[in-house]
Amino acid sequence: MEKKQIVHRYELAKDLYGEMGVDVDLAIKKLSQISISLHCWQGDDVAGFETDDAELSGGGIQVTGMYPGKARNADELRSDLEKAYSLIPGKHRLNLHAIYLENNGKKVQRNEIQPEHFARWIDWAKENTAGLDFNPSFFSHPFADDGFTLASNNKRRREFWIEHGKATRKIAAAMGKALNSPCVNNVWIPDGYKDTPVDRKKPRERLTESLNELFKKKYSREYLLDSVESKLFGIGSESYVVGSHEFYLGYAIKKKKLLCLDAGHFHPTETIADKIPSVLQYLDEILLHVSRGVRWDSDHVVTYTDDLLAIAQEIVRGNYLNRVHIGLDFFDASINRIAAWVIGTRNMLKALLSVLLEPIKKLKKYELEGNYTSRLALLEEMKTMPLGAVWDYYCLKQSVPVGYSWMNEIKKYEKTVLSQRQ
Ligand code: RNT
Ligand code: ZN
Repeated sequence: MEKKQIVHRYELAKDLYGEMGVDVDLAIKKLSQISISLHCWQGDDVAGFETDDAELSGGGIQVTGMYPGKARNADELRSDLEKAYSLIPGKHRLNLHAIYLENNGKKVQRNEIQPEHFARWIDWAKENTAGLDFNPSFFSHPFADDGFTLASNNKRRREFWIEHGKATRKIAAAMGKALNSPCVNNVWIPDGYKDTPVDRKKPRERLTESLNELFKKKYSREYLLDSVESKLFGIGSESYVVGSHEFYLGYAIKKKKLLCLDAGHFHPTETIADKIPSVLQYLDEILLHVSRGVRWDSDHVVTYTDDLLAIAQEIVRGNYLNRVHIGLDFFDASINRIAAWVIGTRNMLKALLSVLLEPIKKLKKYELEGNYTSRLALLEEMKTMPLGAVWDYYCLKQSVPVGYSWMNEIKKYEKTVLSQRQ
């Protein structure tokens, strides 16, 4: 499509939305202010750079696929991320895991990691991102080989993981300070049992104690936001997960932490959208791991589904954009990994745009009046409004490829860069 056509289609769309009472330019402006946190681990199948041959193990999560060209070191991952960011409109964040440290090939124990091991990421992030987020890594480690970390009944292991958690908070705070934007540090642990336990209480008591110790040191919320992520089950923890939803909801409320809602961490037909305006009655801020489970917590690339729209609706309609940190969490190794980032992030943004383009005042008025017929009729009409024309114009304005043409860039990069990585 030519530039002229894109602008022309946009003008027509603007008129149509205008007739519905929607301010399209305002919607676009709001969208440009939203930063999504891209998860680094889509780029290398959650392997990290602790050793040359690092790979994901344990933790009840799995990556499947052998698509060639995955990033083998931090420089390659940064280069891949730059490519991804260049195809996504707006300025976005990067979400790093502790295993993505850099120490000139020398091994550092997880309880000894320091801000300096992320110095290159921080420098790079200043140029290329809207900020950094962070995560302790409680998996792919000999001390997690029995499926327990912070809730372990082995004191030495528990202490090791508490120290790891403390080290990540120090690093996250340094990131937040350096980038002048609070860094969300999200604690997720895999702890749980494959088969039915007889004591569901003790591990949770140990987890509470461990968390209290891990979070003891105070940091300014200007730099660091602590978050906790619940889960229903994992591979090898099908019957019992210590850090359940109720556990962390209670903990987050009591200790004023952020709660992380991962779209794949609930019963397969349960969705997270309606949880957003519920938990935000009691929590200041939350983190989302927007993901797509297929039959289970499979971490598929986020597509433009009703589930995704429902999440976007709750964030935008509730006016929660400043209280919801939007992160992504999927890892597919069966397709081009950079395309996976681009598809998922563009979908998240497109879903947000679709809600920013709602005649929300009118819809809310109908609802209050009990005029449910008009509410339903208008909602259904909105579904076929020319969202694509506005989206394309937004991409044009943000100097990123319009429509499917971004795939040309992926193909070029695959040919010139990814195919050289053998
Ligand atoms: C696992 C959690 C967790 C991880 C990342 C790698 O089920 O969703 O967020 O995916 O930390
Ligand atoms: Zn997650």
